[in-house]
Amino acid sequence: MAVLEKTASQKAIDLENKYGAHNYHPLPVVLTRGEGVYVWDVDGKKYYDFLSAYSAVNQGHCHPKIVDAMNDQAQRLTLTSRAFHNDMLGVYEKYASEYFNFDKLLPMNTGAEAVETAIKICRKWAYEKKGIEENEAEIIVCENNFHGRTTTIISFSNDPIARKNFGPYTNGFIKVSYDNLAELEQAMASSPNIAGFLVEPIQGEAGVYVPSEDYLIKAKALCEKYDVLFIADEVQTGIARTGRLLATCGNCDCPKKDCSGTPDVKPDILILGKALSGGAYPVSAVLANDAIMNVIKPGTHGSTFGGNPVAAAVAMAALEVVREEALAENADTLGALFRSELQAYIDTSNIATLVRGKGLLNAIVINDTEESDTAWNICLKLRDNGLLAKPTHGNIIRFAPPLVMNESQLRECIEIIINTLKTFEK
Ligand code: IF1
Repeated sequence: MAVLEKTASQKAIDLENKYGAHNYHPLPVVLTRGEGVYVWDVDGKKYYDFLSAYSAVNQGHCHPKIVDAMNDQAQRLTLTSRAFHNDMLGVYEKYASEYFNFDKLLPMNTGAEAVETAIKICRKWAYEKKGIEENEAEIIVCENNFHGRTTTIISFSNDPIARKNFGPYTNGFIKVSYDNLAELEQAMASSPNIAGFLVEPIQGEAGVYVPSEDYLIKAKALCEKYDVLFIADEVQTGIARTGRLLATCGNCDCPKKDCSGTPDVKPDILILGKALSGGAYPVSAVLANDAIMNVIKPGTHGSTFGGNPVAAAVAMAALEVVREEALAENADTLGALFRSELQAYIDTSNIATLVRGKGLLNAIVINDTEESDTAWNICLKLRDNGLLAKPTHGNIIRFAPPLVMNESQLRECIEIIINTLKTFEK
């Protein structure tokens, strides 16, 4: 019997399985090209990308302005390390600090590195400015948080798969329920050693949980009352994803003139990543004002690639695209359309129970258990129907397309999603 020639997709998957660590369980699709809201697999099939590399590709795949900036810089100077100055870093630091309305920026590469950096700055501030006894600082975090996968960060995760057998764990973190101001104040009042409150403005991985309207602004007020740093992890929610430049807003240059969204909540420490580079290059950053950032002195923190010239060029281009193409306003408008259309279907559906989100960070909850594979099977069917999405947890599917999507494309995607969900109606 003729042995069937393996497809290009299967060959690629086999290579990963044989030579790569098995730290992911990807949807079975092998991508080879991306442009704007579209990606193509190795067999030439075209898809709408409804994950955007977990909100890193807000500006659309291979945005020409960002790619050109990367190519230009890569042919001039890629990396000096911070042992020497270069002509890109200061320009970028000024541009981004003013863009987000902070005094200073500390450049890193991945989101987790930026979260670790924020934790170190918060602790150092606690000892050297707040006067907390050394090694006694506590940082409050939320149940069901996701801030990355380093040993310290998973030390305060409650995801057993992310934690198990990676101990011993880092101390100095107190967990409270998300969107619960009473618990937050109780934790702050419980000890004189509380240094900071680290929070996602929307809990992405937990299933796109949008907190109560007044949660962030009241949490910030509690931080001020108890002299605790408000640390916003906007790695996933930042850079226009939720319909504002930042989900915590707090930005005087907000693209929305009426500021009708989340009340201004300016973090003491802002953490950015992912779409800070438009998905072209690993770029992350921590921003703060001098009273906090100046605890960092030469030799206290660093990174070989942090703030490299290519990262600087890419990040400035990526941030220019956000403004030039009004991506926050687009995400706000299209996000409202998405939730409205999905809700209208859900009201008649027995396979989906709710849709929630802000801007173009949304999710639907499937009417099945977390252990079921229904959401996974729906994503497989969506793939067959030309749209890529992936469950965040057993029964929740996240929908987060690039923010450059237009209304007619979104309406086509809504039709694909609803028609696919209908085939799973019980
Ligand atoms: C994976 C999740 C999303 C993040 C927030 C920091 C980081 C992330 C709020 C760390 C990263 C990524 C990591 C990626 C999948 C994805 C993810 F499912 F893991 F949780 F988006 F929701 N803060 N999130 O969302 O940034 O070090 O990855 O650059 O690890 O599986 P990173």
